[in-house]
Amino acid sequence: MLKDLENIVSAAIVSSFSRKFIDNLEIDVAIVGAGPSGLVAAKTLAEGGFKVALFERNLAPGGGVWGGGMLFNEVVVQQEAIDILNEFGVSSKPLEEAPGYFSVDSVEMASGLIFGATHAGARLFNAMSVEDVVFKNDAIAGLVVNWAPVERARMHVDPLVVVSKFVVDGTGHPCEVLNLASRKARVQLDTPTGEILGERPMQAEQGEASTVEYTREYYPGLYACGMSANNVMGGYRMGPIFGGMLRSGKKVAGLIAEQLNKAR
Ligand code: 48F
Repeated sequence: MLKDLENIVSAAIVSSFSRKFIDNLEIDVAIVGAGPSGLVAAKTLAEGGFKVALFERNLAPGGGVWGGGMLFNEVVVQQEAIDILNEFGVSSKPLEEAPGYFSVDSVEMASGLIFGATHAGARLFNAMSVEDVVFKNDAIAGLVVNWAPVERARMHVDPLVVVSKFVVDGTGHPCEVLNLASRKARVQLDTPTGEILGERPMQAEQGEASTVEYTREYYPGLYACGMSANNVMGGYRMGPIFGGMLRSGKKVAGLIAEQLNKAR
């Protein structure tokens, strides 16, 4: 029995974290990046009864939501995605000057999405970077992870591995997992050239539509959502409007749930 409070705290943290991590070494869906699309996907899949974990490089999950537009901490969301915000309990205000559009406090949105995903049962590993993919039987079958501070300090420390039935690239603009698949696994992605086409400049309406349209599987076991899906197929950027990101998260969760349900 531990007597000192200092020891009780340390032991509780180490043992709880170890149990949580061991419990997530083999999962249904591994989502890379806890931005808005990844967080919506995680909540939806967790509510569907699937085992899902998010791996996020930053200490604070939430991706590009926190900063609003140019650090003005508000974002815009369209009517089509308000139901998703409501599911998370995030409030929105209709814009009088632009019917069908709503302003949302970016801090409430980021914190609401994080709480919604974790409360639904998705496990979130923050300050953890995905540095490689597991490539088995011509499919992407998991992630190679390491502590983000280890990555940043360029320490020579070997990573650990998480095995999953599906991997989702929710890494935003850099589409890092698709890059790893293309560059390191040297596979042809399901794009017109087999490679990442790369993001185009600002054109908000098209970018919003293509973010949802391009949310799909790009290699067996590997899906993309959010800005990553837009980038891989050469979509336009859209700035601080977030309906497409939220809807993309819903879409990728639905596509993967369909596959998992077939296998059940
Ligand atoms: O970029 P991000 O918010 O992803 P998203 O869901 O949303 C995009 C919007 O925020 C915004 C936009 C709308 O105008 O274009 O950019 O597509 O979040 C991506 C998260 O992935 C993490 C990164 O820290 C960020 O929080 N991430 C990126 N690469 C890795 C990673 C990696 N290799 N390992 C772990 N996390």
